[in-house]
Amino acid sequence: MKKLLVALASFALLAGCSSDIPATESESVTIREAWIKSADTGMTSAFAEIQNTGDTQVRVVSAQSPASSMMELHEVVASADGTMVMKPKEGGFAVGAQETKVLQAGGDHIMLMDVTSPLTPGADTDITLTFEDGSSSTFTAQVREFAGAQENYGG
Ligand SMILES: [Cu+2]
Repeated sequence: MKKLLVALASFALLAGCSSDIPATESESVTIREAWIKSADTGMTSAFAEIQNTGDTQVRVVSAQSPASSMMELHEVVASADGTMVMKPKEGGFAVGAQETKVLQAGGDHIMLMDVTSPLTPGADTDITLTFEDGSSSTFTAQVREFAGAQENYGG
């Protein structure tokens, strides 16, 4: 009986520390400045700032949106002939503790591989990012006219 009481007491101590349980990755992240390059069909890119206010690294592993039947996480790299090409980023987007990752034209971005209906400037669409721990974060991205981000798809 005494052993059981000791066990219960230590369980209560552990339970008392519940506020120290790490937040999910999505709870550590704030997404801002989200926008999508306008497109009628085919591929287009989405950009945002992903701020990690937590004390551990988070990692974006996939993206979904009603605006595209398929999404990828891309990086832009120099190919053998020196031209810039984009391709799926191995392991997704890691964001260090207390760091902000900026997705921008010419760099890492969210790729809409197959736009399902025209994305016209001024419209909004939702994007959901899923993190390594399975948590996810949905945000609204505004569609903008943009002439850049014309990288070839090398994947
Ligand atoms: Cu891309």
